[in-house]
Amino acid sequence: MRRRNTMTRLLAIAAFGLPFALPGAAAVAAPAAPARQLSEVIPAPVETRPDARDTFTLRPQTVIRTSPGSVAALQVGRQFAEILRPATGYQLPVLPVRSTPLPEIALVLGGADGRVGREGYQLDVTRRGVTIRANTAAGLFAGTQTLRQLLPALIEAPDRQRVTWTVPGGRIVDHPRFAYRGAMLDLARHFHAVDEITAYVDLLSQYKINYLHLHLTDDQGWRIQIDSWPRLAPVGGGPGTGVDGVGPGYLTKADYKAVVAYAAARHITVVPEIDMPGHTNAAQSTYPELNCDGIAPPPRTDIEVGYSSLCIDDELTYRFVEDVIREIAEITPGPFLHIGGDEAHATTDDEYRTFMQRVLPMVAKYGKRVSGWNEILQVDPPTDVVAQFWGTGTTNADLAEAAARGNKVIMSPASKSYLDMKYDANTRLGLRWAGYIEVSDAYGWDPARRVTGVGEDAVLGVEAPLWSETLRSLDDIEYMAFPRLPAIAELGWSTAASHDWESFRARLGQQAPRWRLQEVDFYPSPQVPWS
Ligand code: TNX
Repeated sequence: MRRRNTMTRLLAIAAFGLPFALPGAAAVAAPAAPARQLSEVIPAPVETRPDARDTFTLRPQTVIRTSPGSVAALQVGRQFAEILRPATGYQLPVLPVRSTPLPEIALVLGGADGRVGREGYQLDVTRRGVTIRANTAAGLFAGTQTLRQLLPALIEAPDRQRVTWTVPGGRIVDHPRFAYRGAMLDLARHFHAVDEITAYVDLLSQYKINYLHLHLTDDQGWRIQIDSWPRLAPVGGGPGTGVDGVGPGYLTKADYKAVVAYAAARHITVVPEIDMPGHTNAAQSTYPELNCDGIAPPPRTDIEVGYSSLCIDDELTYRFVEDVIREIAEITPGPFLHIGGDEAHATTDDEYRTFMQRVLPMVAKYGKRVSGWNEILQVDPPTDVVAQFWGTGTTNADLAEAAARGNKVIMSPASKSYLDMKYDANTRLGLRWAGYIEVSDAYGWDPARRVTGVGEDAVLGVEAPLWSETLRSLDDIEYMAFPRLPAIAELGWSTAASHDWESFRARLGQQAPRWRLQEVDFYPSPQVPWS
C-alpha cells in the first residue's frame, strides 16, 4: 500500500542503501551506480539499440514538450511531469510547442518507426534530449512508462532526492504482441474501494496493461448501483456481504465513472462483468421474484460455487437482465461487456443455451461486444463474442472449434495466470485449486501455444484475474499481484522470441527498489535476484 507515512518511505529509502539521498541532505554527487541499460525494462521492448556515447541527464531546466494542438499528448505530458516532480524537485513545465532551446523530453505524435502501430512508440535518447514518437496518445503514454523505468529507481521516491537523473542513450522501437493485456479485480467476494482500485490501476499502467476487468457481481455480493433495481447494491452489497461477511460495499454510478475516467487517463479500458446465469445469489437473495419459487434464499458468505441460477423460463429474468445490461452499457465507454457464464452448474445445458440466446443479442442491442468465460462457447456464439479461457488443461475442444470459426480468445489459464493461487504451501493468502504458482510458472508459458488449436491469430491477449475470497486489503492485492502481474504483462506485450526466464528474473529483481519506494507489498520470491 502506498502513501502511508513518511517514516515508512524513509525506511524504504534507507533499506535501498542510499543514505545520501535522504530528503534535505546536502547535495552530494551520486556514487557510480551500476549503469542501467536500455533493455532493463518490463515488459521487454521489441528492439533496443544502445548508444554508449550518449546519455541524457534530466536537469532543473528540462521542459516537457508535447505536439502542438494535441490535448491528449498534453495530458500524457502533464501526467508524466507529475510522476517526475516529487523526486526531482524540478518544475518540468509542459509546453505544447514545436521546439525549445532547452533540454527537453519531447512527446511527438507522428514520425515514428513504421512498426509501432496503434499502441507502440519509438524512444530516442541523446545528450540533448529524449524524444518519444508515437501515432497515438496511448503510444506516447507507453513510451513514458518505459522512460520512467530507464531513470534511476529513486525517481519513485515521494520527495526530493539529490541524484543525477541519467537515462542511457540509444533507441527503442516497441509495440505490443497482443491487443488485449488485462488484469481483473473481484469486487464481489470482497469489495475493493475506489482508492484501492485506482492504486492498482497506477501499478498496472507501469507495465502496459490496457484492460481492467471488474468482476462486479457474484453469489456473495452485488457491487454496482442499478437504478431500475434499487436494492441490488445497497442490500446485495450491504453490511454483512462478502466472504465471511467482511467485504461490504458497492460502487455508485459516480464511483464507477470515476474509476473508468481514472483508468482511461492511463490508457486502460474498463471491462465490467455481470456474471450470469449462475453466481447470482446476491441478486436473488435481494429480490425474491428472481427465483423460480419466488422465495429469496439467504445471503451467502461461503466460497462454494455453482449452486445459484436465475430462473430461465421466467420473462421477469430477461427484464432484469436487460435493465442491468442497459444501465451498465450506458456508463461504460469501452467496447466489452462481460457476461460471465461460468460454473452454471444449477442450470441444464438446454437452459443455459436458452438463456444465452436471449442475452447475447441484448448486449449487442446496447452497442457492446460480449466477452464471457469459456463455458459460453457451449452455445456456439457469434464470432464477435470473445471467450476468456480459464481452464488448467492444454486441450479444449470448444475453444479450438471456436478459434477455427473465428472467435477471439483471452488466455487466463488458471494454473498460470490466476493471481489468487498461492505461490507455495507457505503463502498465507490465496487458494490452491489450480496449483501453486511461483513466478517461473506465471512466466513460463506462451499464450499462443497453451491450448492446442488456439494459435497466435485466435489469441486477442492475456489477462491475470485476481479473485478475492482470501483478500481483505490493498496490501493483500499487491502481495498476490507482485511479482506475477509483471510476468503476465510481459507475456502480453513482448515478442515470443524475447521470452527468456534468466533475462526476465534479472529485470524483475531490478524492479524491487521501485516497488519499495512505491510501498508495494510484493512477495520476495526466492526465484528472483532482488536488488
Ligand atoms: C473459479 S474462474 C471461478 C471463480 C472463483 C475462482 C477462485 C471462474 C470463471 N470462476 O468463481 O472465484 O475460481 O480461484
